[in-house]
Amino acid sequence: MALPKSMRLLAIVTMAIFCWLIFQIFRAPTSLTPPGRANGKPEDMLRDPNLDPTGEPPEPLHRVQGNNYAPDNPNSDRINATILSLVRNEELAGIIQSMRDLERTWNHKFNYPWTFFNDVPFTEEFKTKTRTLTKAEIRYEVVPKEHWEVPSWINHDLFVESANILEEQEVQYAHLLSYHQMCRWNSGMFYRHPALQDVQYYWRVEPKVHFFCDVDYDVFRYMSDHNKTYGFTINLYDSPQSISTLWPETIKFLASHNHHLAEYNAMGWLKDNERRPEHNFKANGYSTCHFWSNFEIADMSFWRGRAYEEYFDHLDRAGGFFYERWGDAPVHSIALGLFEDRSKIHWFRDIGYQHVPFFNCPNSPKCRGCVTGRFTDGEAWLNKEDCRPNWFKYVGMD
Ligand SMILES: Nc1nc2c(ncn2[C@@H]2O[C@H](COP(=O)(O)OP(=O)(O)OP(=O)(O)O)[C@@H](O)[C@H]2O)c(=O)[nH]1
Ligand SMILES: *[C@@H]1O[C@H](CO)[C@@H](O)[C@H](O)[C@H]1NC(C)=O
Ligand SMILES: *[C@@H]1O[C@H](CO)[C@@H](O)[C@H](O)[C@H]1NC(C)=O
Ligand SMILES: [Mg+2]
Repeated sequence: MALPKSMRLLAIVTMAIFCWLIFQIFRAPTSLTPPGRANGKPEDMLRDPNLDPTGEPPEPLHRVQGNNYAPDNPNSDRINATILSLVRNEELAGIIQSMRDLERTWNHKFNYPWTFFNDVPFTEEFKTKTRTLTKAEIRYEVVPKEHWEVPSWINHDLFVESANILEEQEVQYAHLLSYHQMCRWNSGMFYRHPALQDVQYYWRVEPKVHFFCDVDYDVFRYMSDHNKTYGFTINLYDSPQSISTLWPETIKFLASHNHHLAEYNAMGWLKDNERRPEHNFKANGYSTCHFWSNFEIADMSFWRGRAYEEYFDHLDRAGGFFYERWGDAPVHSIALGLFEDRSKIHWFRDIGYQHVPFFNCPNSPKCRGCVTGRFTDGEAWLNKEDCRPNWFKYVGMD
């Protein structure tokens, strides 16, 4: 008995779907294996986690309800925190750009104060233009001379000679004394400023950075409620030539201070020599992985604590802020990796961010203006500067 025409058609379609499914199942494994360095992405991170749908971190989260975060509310839900920025008068246009982005995506809701720092007084133009960009309070602070000037034990001739050597090794800004001063101030001085005495948390912002995603909870409360010390967005390799003796000095420090080591530290991440062995080799035992510190949301109690104070003093005496070009990023990162419990370090995967040439761009309907999962818009080789896979490997994604 012949099947009706419609039944035959159904059988054919079913057969076709079955074959297509079989084909898909057998094809799947090969499509999961990236062909070497496709897109220049690191081989060991099969899939950038920024491609996965990203929501908010876990509750408790504090949100705007009524006027609880109004700028003029004396009993607001704001905690002891400020947005802060070290910036030059000449960078006014750049800081306006950064402020606009952060106000639009986050701070117009929460109205945390801004604190600007400068080694010289801010101009009236700087003050009037920045004041128009926020309803929150703004403070303009000059860095005390004794926090900025080159320490007495640094020899100027030796600085110049060392800078010549660094320059031969293509270390950027080797001769720019103010760059060294800035790195030292950001490492061990900013939290000592009298204007921050009663402040516990800060969000560091630089000129010309971008924020892409709406953030609808109080990030400072998040840090406090979840016992976090430090939040980052991007994890990078450093130029090993700029920090040749930073790790050896750290080992020397630990010889007499290993009681400061945290029980659940991130030593494995700091010492990794598998992913970029030549970096570890040139930096004498340090992977050079660091939290990119032009973005940081952190609790200053850690910098103000015994461990960091003694560590910074040791490094400062050793002279590497001037004779090499130690950055605040590797200095902060090593200290956190050694002296802080790794569970207290948080990846703010939901905060879309760019400082040229790198991005953190999550997959979320709250983001606009960046390409999801794109790590850099520079040349393809810049993708290998991405050190996040190592953080995820040794610590995780929280
Ligand atoms: N007031 C002041 N701010 C400085 C000085 N040097 C650097 N800064 C600030 O310190 C931060 C870092 O300096 P940048 O020049 O951006 O350094 P960088 O991010 O390593 O380099 P770029 O890739 O050029 O951005 C920025 O917020 C600068 O505005 C200085 O001499 N005086
Ligand atoms: C704010 O933080 C500072 C520094 O940690 C602390 O001394 C001060 O008591 C705090 N103030 C409030 C109101 O929590
Ligand atoms: C927060 O950290 C402190 C100090 O390490 C610890 O004693 C406390 O139990 C932690 N609290 C929570 C809620 O995790
Ligand atoms: Mg910068």
